[in-house]
Amino acid sequence: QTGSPRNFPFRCLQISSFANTTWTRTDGLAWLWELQTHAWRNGSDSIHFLKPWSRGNFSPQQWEDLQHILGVYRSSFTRDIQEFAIMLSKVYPFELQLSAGCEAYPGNASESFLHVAFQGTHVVSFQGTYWEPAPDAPLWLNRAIEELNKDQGTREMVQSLLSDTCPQLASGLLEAGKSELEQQVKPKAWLSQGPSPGSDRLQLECHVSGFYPKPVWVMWMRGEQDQPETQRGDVLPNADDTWYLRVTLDVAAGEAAGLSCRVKHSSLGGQDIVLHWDGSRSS
Ligand code: J76
Repeated sequence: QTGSPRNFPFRCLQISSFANTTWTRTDGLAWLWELQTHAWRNGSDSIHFLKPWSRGNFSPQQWEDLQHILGVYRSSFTRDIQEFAIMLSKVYPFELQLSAGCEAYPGNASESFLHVAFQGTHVVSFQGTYWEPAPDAPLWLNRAIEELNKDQGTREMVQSLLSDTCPQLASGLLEAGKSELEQQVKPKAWLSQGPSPGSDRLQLECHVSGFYPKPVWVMWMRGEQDQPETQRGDVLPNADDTWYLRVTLDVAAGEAAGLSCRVKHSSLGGQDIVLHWDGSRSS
């Protein structure tokens, strides 16, 4: 996409595990679009920067202040939840997940969100200036939400983090990390033979790896003809912020010759990668 302005959401995730009345842990991580920018591990007092540009345009003092707020929050949150668990007779173990963040739009506009999941299901959001139950949240939550909404100081802090701190951080990160976000990395591709799906049948595998960004098109072809039986795996992350995909085709052993794997990716500028199955390698 050349020239067209686009938006990159900034997402902060919190994963809190409550194993029993005494064992808990909370980890945090932040992503700008597809790239992880920050990590905040359970025992650690400081937010870890994963990119050279993870400071964005925040001053060291602003990071200090933010780390302090989050440190207080983490211990208060853990204590609150343990109290809610008693009050609402919630049975251990359970998991809480928070997803909060923002996205800046052209002009000065931005949109923020904060959602909480209990045991993997969305139960609470922060909307405007209040905590609100999710549309079909269980009734027992209303007592917790009522309690949460009594703390005006916390509501004001959440509101300012979402409407001021988040967009400021996100736009600074976007500016500093733009070239990495918008980079194009070409895939490498190779073919192999998978486990035989049956007698006289072959599984042809086409591996595509090392590409960025994530959208990719890979198909087994016979000449110009797509093979609709092509099976596409999940796009999996490599450790270096690039992606991997495996695409397979089951064929009769005699029909493998003449097949090829075609890869289309934005980094290739229309020059698709085409690999031909070498009939002599198998059957
Ligand atoms: C998601 C980011 C939120 C950052 C907010 C930080 C504010 C904070 O740390 N509040 C705690 C301390 O509050 C005291 O001190 C403040 C100044 O530091 C203010 O003066 C405030 O008025 C004062 O009370 C406060 O203890 C909060 O309650 C911490 C936890 C907030 C929270 O997220 N709770 C929460 C959210 C969702 C609890 C439960 C759910 C879901 C229900 C799950 C049911 C089991």
